[in-house]
Amino acid sequence: MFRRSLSLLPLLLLATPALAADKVDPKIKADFDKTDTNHDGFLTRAEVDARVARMDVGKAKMPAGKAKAIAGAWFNTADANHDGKVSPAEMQGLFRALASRYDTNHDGVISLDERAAARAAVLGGAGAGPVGR
Ligand SMILES: [Ca+2]
Ligand SMILES: [Ca+2]
Repeated sequence: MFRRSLSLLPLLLLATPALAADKVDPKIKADFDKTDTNHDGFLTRAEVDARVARMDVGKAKMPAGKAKAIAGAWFNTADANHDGKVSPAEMQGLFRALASRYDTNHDGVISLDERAAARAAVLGGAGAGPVGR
């Protein structure tokens, strides 16, 4: 199912970029717009880097090396058509894939426990151990 939607994505984007954007969940779009600081409708690696660097991890700021690793992993996964930028539809695709992965009891809701597990997986997986030292 995911694979199928990925193969359709470039066609949709080429034919009707506005329509594709309209189908994106408003919450995801709001998050997208916050990250799209130059408002060109796409996220670049630099914009994602900046967004992740602004995220708080508990009470502390994200260490720079870890932020870069997470942003890189996020970007490479989200950029489904590998054109070097992430569209709203690509971001929604990633969120849906993550949601179905982390919604472990499949009730359609990511509970706080499930969210915490997802967060731990992301933070632990993207750069276990010191980065860049
Ligand atoms: Ca942008
Ligand atoms: Ca892309």
